[in-house]
Amino acid sequence: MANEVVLLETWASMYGIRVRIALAEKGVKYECKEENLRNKSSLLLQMNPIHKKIPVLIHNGKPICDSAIIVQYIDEVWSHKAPLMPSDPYERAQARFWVDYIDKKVYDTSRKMWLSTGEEHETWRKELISVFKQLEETLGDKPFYGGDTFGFVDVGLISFYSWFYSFEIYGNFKMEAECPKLVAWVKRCMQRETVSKNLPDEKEIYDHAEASKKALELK
Ligand code: GS8
Repeated sequence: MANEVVLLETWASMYGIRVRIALAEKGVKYECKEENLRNKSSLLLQMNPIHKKIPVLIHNGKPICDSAIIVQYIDEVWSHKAPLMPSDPYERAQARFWVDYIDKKVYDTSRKMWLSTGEEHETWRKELISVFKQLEETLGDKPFYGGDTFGFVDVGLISFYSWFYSFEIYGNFKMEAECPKLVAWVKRCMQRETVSKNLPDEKEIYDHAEASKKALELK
């Protein structure tokens, strides 16, 4: 069967980046369609009518939605190389737990910090640092979350790396000082071309975050 693979995404989305990294790990060729989330395409609305969000992977005309589900789908369909999910059911459950934690904690907490001021901002700032400390503890002394190999949780977290610089500025902290082992893990991940070639520039992400914040404040 021919493999026609299309990815609906936006350049700055950590969720879209996850999918790009997974496809690169598997060596899958695909077409990328950049969405404008303020004016969503009819294709996006048709392919993800429930949430109307990117990323959506369209494989031979059929849509798969939600980045964590898409990455697992990619791992199952292109199982010939670079396995991302652990083979052990318990380890697989744990990996899913941590990606869910990243989605709920890193995304939500950083967003709350980004949009708040004063005491509320301080609460979210501290919470975000504690989330990263927890993720550092979970990594432990392993080279990757997948153990010796790069896997599902690594994909799930490294996709946020381009945003770390903005988290540091908005949160007035230094990742290197707070979580040195996590920064060492980032460096290991960045040695992979599948990662480094798919992550947007951190300064461009910061400019994008600033522009989005101003647009939200003007609403
Ligand atoms: C989240 C996707 C998402 O929030 C996933 O794919 O993992 N759990 C999902 N997508 C955002 C862009 S990234 O900030 C999106 O499409 N937003 C458009 C909207 O909310 O209208």
